[in-house]
Amino acid sequence: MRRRWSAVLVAGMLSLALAPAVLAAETLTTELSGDNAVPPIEVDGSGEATVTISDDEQTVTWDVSYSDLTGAPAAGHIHLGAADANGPVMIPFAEVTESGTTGSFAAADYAGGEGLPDDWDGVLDAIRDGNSYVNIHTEANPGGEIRGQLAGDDGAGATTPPTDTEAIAPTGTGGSSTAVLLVALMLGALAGLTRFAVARRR
Ligand SMILES: [Cu+2]
Repeated sequence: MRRRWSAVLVAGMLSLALAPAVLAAETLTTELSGDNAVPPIEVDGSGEATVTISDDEQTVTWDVSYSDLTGAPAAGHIHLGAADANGPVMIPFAEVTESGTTGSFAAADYAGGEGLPDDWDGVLDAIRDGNSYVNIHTEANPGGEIRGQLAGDDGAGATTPPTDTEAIAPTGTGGSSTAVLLVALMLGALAGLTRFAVARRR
């Protein structure tokens, strides 16, 4: 009996140890506001964006939510550009609803364009280097009503560590890893409780 629970404990701990390796997707987050627009504009709207680069680096996924815009959003994009500059659209959001947008863009669909990186690696470099931003456009502010610079490792914005399973969940792998973690934790707790109960009965 004791041997069996030891095996469960070892399995649980192994799952915990392996989990970080599975969570290799990179996640970047940013807050959207009119203050971040170039030049800044005074609006009530705000939002937040989570952008994830998949494990295999072939997909960029976004999850953006916002509120209090001056009207329905007209479009949303990830643009190329430093925090103090405006630049061309690098990744278009397929659709924007009243409250947000989620979706993904595949490397195979990237065609480049004027002023844009030549290839997909260049796109990922720009995102990682803090040289891109999320922009939500409205009719009143066609140049962009709320904006947020995507973080770079150099601290150009806030970077969410890969261990943040909640932020990574949209990619799918994060969700299953979270499940593995939870199961491991529950098994561990169960094992501990059972041993405690057995010990008490003696
Ligand atoms: Cu745009």
